[in-house]
Amino acid sequence: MTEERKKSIDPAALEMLERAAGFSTMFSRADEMKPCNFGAEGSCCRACAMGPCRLATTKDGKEKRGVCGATLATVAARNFARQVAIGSAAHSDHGRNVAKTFLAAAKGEAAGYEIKDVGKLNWLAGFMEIPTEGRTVQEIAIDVGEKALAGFGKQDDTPHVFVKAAPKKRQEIWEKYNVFPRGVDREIIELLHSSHAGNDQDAEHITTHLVRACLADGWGGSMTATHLQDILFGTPKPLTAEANLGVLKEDEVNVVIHGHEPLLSEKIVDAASDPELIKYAESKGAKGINLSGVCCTANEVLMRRGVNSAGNVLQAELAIMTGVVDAMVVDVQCVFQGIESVTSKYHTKLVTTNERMRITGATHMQFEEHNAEENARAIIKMAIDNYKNRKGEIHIPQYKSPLVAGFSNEYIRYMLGGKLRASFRPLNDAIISGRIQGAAAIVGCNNPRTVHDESIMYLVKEFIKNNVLVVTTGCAAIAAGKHGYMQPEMMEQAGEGLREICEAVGIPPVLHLGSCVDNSRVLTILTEVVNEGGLGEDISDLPAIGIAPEWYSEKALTIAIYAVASGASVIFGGVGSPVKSSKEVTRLITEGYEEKFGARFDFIPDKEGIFAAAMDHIHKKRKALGIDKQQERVLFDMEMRRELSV
Ligand code: SF4
Ligand code: MSK
Repeated sequence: MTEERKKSIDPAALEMLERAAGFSTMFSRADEMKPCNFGAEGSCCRACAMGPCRLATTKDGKEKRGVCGATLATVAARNFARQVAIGSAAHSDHGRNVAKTFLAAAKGEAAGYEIKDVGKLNWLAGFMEIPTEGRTVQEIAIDVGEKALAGFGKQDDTPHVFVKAAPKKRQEIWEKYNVFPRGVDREIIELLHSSHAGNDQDAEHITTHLVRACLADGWGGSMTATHLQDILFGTPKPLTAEANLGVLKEDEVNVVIHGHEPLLSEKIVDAASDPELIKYAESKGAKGINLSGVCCTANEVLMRRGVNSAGNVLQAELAIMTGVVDAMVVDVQCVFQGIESVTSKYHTKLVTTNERMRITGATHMQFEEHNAEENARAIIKMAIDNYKNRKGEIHIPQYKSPLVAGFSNEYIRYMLGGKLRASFRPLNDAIISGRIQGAAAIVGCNNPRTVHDESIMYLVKEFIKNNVLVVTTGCAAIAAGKHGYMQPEMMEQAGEGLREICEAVGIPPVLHLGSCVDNSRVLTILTEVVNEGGLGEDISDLPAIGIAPEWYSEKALTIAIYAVASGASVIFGGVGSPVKSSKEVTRLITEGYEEKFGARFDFIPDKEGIFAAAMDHIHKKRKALGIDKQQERVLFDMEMRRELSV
């Protein structure tokens, strides 16, 4: 092992990094490239050609302004607004693509796609006030698809259709601060417009105004993606799979899917199990076709199809370095250009599939909903044909862990209450009694500037030990899966109260809710818990917290803001705050948001500090609810277990 800084706690990643010595990877480039403090802390303005201006507070406390007179607070807030607008655009454009494919499928114009969850379709139609009585699935689906698609380009001033799902008290707060999200595109464009030089120059207003574009993502674009993907591909239910680089197979054709949108990858899953293509692979000397994923495309097909995950975002390069990846198929977001330079050293075909994301040197095969099946088969065939071209040494680190994933909010409700009385009641009761102290959503990315997976796993372990239920999405979820914490046996690591609940319900103490857009499931669960009663009237009353311990992306910032504006406090770890340069903006997103939205956005670099602050938050919320006193412990007898079991 080299005596460099610790880069990961994942033995598979460490093994590959040791072999990668001398190769340029995200880890080595992070060491070579020092971040620029002006950029990192939000004080560099590039909004016009009178600059760029680097603003700072001088040692004697004087504030340097931009050429236009902009203050540090304006610049930091405006930079932040631009970041969350991009994050919102990324998720929401994903949502729009899903809505387009959904509508095409409903109209019979997308061969191979069909409505898989008619129950959820009917529920969603009812919620959207679309009649279902006496109508065919196709008629209902067309109306749902059209209304969902219209939610993106809506021009009137009424709220987005999904917003009424939020607790009533929350909606009143949004009304009061004028942040009700309307059409998704409109909110993003309005925010970008207001961030143009010579527009919004009031940090307090900027930090409030940007909330709308984030809510439009959480309760609009992302929620659209989650709902429609569930209807089109099936609402997740628990299933088993494995995670880490050890899922790759030396004697099979390996296809790794990477990115975020499941539209094409769902079809790739079908093609990979097509007997004709498997036979073709065998004719080329391979024992079969082995499909796995990295990042959030992996989460999508893991949640619904049980496809193995080869790792989280920082493992894409490492997967290629095993020498056995015959094709890496990418769609959008978190697919970094560095992978192309790695593929060019191996035989791996890098295939881009989306007009929004091309990489110089990669092969582009454009995905369209009407050619998805054909496209998927062509990609698998290309990978099979490439099997014979493997060159150099092959090395697959033999690490992988079994996991249980597939916890949609619908399934959680069902598993807690059973088929006849599906309900969140048992969860609320467990929180009220103190068996479960609260919930932590550990979400988001990895970042090569932090120790890969370390903070995520520290927090997972500490929370469950302290009877805090962990729900997780994105690359954090993959980390928990790789390190074994998504197996029911891991309930042994949980505190007594949480263990009792996990045993009674038969779940692991860490629940995989899906990809990054599926953070909208967290909003739905929080709302259901509020509506169930006994834990206050609003999300801000709940002993719950969101944490992205190793974030890197602008989407993560957007998620944080829609969570905070929905009433759930959020802590980010690892690298520092993007508004650190301005005390005023730091105050606005912490105390300022707390005054308005009852929740705050903090940046705490160290994992121990995050855990202490999160537990303090959970305890304060329990105290405010009057459930902080130790209740007399009643051991679960058989009858109570039966009550909880499905
Ligand atoms: Fe400088 Fe103002 Fe232009 Fe920003 S908008 S680059 S602060 S002159
Ligand atoms: S993929 S946004 S690195 S979680 Fe959703 Fe992972 Fe973060 Fe991308």
